[in-house]
Amino acid sequence: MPHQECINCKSQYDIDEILYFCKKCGDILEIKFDFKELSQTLSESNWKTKPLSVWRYRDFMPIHEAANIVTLNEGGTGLHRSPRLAEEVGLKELYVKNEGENPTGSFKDRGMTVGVTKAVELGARHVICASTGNTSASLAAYAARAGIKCTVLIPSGKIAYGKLAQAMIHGAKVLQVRGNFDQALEFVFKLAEKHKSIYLLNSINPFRIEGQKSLGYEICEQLDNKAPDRIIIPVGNAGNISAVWKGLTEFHQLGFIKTLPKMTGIQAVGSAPIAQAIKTGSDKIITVENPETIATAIRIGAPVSWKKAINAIHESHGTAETVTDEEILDAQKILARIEGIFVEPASASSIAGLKKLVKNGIIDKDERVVCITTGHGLKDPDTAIKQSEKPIEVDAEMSAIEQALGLQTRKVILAR
Ligand code: AN7
Repeated sequence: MPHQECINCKSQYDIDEILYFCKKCGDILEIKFDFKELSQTLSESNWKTKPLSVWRYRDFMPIHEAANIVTLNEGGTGLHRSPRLAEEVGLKELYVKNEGENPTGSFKDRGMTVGVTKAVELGARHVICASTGNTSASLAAYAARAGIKCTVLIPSGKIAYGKLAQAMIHGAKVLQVRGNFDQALEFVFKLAEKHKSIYLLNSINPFRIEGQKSLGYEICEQLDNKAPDRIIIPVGNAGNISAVWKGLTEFHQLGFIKTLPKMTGIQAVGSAPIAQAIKTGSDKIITVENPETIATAIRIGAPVSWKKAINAIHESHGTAETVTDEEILDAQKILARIEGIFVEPASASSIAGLKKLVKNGIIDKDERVVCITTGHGLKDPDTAIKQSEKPIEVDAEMSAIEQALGLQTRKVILAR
């Protein structure tokens, strides 16, 4: 079995010990495998015959019993070759890995299937998270699936309606905190610390990251066991970029891929502590007090996994970039209109970042690039409607309809 390990002082903890921060230095934790043992398990396993999904990688997951798995069939999302978008931005080979195809419409499901399974294994009856929306939607669904209680803390007024609807219909206790995401997360940390019966499932929970690392595995398998040259990914709390990088380095260490991609994180201008650190060459972030962006999912000023994200970007010789709300909305529209893929604004930041980095010559035209789009467009219908042409209201008459369509109207004279 793997163990939990502090990313800073390397203190080790048992896989079944419930803790979210290192007891010695307070830094965050990750799951570490014994690669000899894992290689051995894999060589005796039929994992390659299973369909593409998170649980294809069951051998790579720190779960004791298959019988405990709480699943809605997550992962196995499309890697869509996108030639029109490639031409638009000036690239030869571009793919969109569309995580909106997951059961609740975002990549969070990869983490929650493993995180909630772990909660069940640990005997937890009550799970909690703070969320800008997608985490709460996903946790609410998986808690319902497991038959356990769920509480979510969301910032008031600033979450997309689709996500709120999901958390509510799945029966979660929804608290709208008068404050932002970062403040809500602080309360969740304190609650989990004070009330040991509540299990915390924000991405600081390393079991969530284990599920999400499957995103990295899948991309390589979908490209015939090759890593792309670059992966571009929206960054908020920075769990996902860390998770994808973990998956990639594990596949590399196991010899399944020969090269590693440049990890490229995209943040919205108004909430970009990690991109700022990368741009200024700092290995620490300066948190943003009042983060702002139309991409509410990534409206996060104090990302908990910042250290893992900066490591991933440095180790992979990648980079980070910021994009404006206008660039995000433009990218969302372009992707929907020329590739048929409808994503929420936060997800479109990867496309906006791609466009900017190609234009600025940071990304070479010959690079094979994968953009990850993290959540479905229907999560936030309001934003989509606001930036599209309004429907044209017409009388229920043929001539009115033709006129609205700019078709020539003429009287049809029936020959006798
Ligand atoms: C669509 O739901 O943090 O960098 O509470 O919903 O792993 O945080 C959402 C994050 C990107 C950023 N795209 O991922 C939450 C939450 C979408 C998201 C991110 C989120 P991380």
